[in-house]
Amino acid sequence: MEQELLTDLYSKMQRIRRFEEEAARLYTEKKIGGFLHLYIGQEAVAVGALSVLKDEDYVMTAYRCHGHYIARGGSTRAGMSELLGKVTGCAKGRGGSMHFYDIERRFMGGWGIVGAQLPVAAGLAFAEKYKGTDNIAICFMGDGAINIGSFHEALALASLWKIPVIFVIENNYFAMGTPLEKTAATDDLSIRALAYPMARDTVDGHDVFAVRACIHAAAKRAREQHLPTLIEAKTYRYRGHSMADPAKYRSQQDVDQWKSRDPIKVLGEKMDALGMKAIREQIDQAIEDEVQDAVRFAEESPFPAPETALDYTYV
Ligand SMILES: Cc1ncc(C[n+]2csc(CCOP(=O)(O)OP(=O)(O)O)c2C)c(N)n1
Repeated sequence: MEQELLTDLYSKMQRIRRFEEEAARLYTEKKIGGFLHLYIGQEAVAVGALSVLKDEDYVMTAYRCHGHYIARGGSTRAGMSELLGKVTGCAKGRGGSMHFYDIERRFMGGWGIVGAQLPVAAGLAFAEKYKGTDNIAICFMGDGAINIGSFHEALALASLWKIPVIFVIENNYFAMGTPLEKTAATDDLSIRALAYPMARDTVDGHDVFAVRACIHAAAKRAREQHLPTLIEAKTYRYRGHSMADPAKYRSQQDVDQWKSRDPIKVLGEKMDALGMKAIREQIDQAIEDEVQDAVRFAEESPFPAPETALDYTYV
């Protein structure tokens, strides 16, 4: 396997992990207001998926959005500043944790309303098809989104109008404190695709290479045939729903079992076994420096000026 690819995937996952560990620390120091939903444990999904897309493709996700933003190439300085509500943030300090944006990278958020991103992603992909490009959209969501109306509306139209969009359910087995087994009669979530219908796939969301292969096939289908795909990535969040959640509703044994095949640990061990230990350690150090720099930059940046409170609003 190419060293360059391993290095790239490992760096991105480690960058997300360390960014969020520092965000958790800043949250406990009360430097971050509102909610903070961490993606820790799920990194291989966003990193694997976005590693096979083009810069011109659109990316959307829910409020657990820091990982997708960083995997898309978003700056850690602008991300950390957004968490602290600073004017240097990727949404100019107005979005916060749940509403990261990076228009230049076609990263269209960061959506707090469960399922709200799906019809918008379908619309963006439809526009690309209409304009005659081969650009596509990818739309991530949690397992909690699959029972909401906009999920069905978006998938029904994506199939009917042959929209080049990939829907990815990141099944981390919980919607806040509610386990999946209480909301779905099956543990095969991609089966929902049959109703519309559209192509479907299920992938191990802890295996970054499996995610890449699965998204690559769906992207090809979207670009060449303008067909949507529904994918379920089975994954796990190690932390609670948000920083406010002690996650008492599940056993430590379950958490430990998922952690034992942590995607970053597994990839790091693979690099070491291939004689890339020195490179991996250099990456770890470079990321540590980058994240500390991002924290410093965010802390030193100003808050938006009060007189700009109404800027960028529609009403
Ligand atoms: C329409 C709507 N209903 C309820 C909520 C409250 N809510 C916030 S997060 C959440 C759970 C969503 O879980 P899931 O989609 O599995 O995503 P995860 O947190 O696991 O990433 C709920 C119900 C909301 N934000 N939007």
